[in-house]
Amino acid sequence: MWSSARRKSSDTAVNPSASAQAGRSFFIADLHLTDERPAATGRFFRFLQDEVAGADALYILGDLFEAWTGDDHDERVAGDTAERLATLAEAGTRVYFMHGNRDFLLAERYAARAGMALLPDPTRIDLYGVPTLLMHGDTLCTDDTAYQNFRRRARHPLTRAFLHRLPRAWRQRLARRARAGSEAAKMHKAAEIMDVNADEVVRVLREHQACRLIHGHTHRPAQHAHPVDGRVCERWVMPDWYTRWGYVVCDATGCTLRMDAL
Ligand code: LP5
Ligand code: MN
Repeated sequence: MWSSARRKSSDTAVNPSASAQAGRSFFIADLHLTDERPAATGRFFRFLQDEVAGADALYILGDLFEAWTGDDHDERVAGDTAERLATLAEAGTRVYFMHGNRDFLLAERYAARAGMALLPDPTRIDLYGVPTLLMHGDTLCTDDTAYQNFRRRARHPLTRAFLHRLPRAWRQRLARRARAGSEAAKMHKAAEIMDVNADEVVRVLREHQACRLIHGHTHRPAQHAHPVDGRVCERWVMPDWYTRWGYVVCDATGCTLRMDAL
């Protein structure tokens, strides 16, 4: 059953025809695709075909993949995903990709193969007349200082240059160690620390002069309201695709969060 943060009469059709999708943009994040979880991959491909086809744009806001070790990534899901996204892009839907903390090594070579344009984090877009800020969401978690330090080191140009020169098997080993270290570290972190910092949300909205923010990363799908300088601004958080799946879809009348069980 669909759960939705905001329903409109036009949202009743679960699988609308492609032509009905013009004038809409879809937002997804945290799919964490890997050959080890084929149900999520299958659901993603059906989502592209049944719901996104014909839409104006698809924005992938990070963590599309479980752990991307470079554009020579050898999982089958990498090739299949590039093919599906390229088909969507060729049919006229613009496809955008913003890096997440799991796939920050995804580069131009793979993006070109998938027909995706890379977006910096954050990016402000004009979404049907509403200035909208797009982020992965990890930089909003400013209370998680251990992660922010790790992020700075991992994303440093010298680290990237070093990683790019390593053989694939070494990069895969490092990624496994980083994943294990991260899981161990998270066991000792309070849940609030791993959520966004509300002051940081207000700060970025103010800095980018936007009153709507769409992000993922926290795996806490919801619609939030944040007062900013006398206005009530919207924050939309997309779901992960572990045991459920979902997206945010926006048109000229506003945004809706939709989710279902996988
Ligand atoms: O990913 P998620 O959501 O479970 O947790 C994040 C933060 N963790 C991370 C680490 C990634 O999961 C690692 C995956 C990288 C894949 C590709 C990289 C390939 C090369 C890698 C080389 C660097 O982002 C987690 C946050 C959480 O979100 C919530 O916001 O808390 O942050 C951490 O747990 C970080 C720790 O606090 C500190 C660092 C521990 C890692 C130690 C690694 C040691 C080995 C390093 C090898 C280079
Ligand atoms: Mn993330």
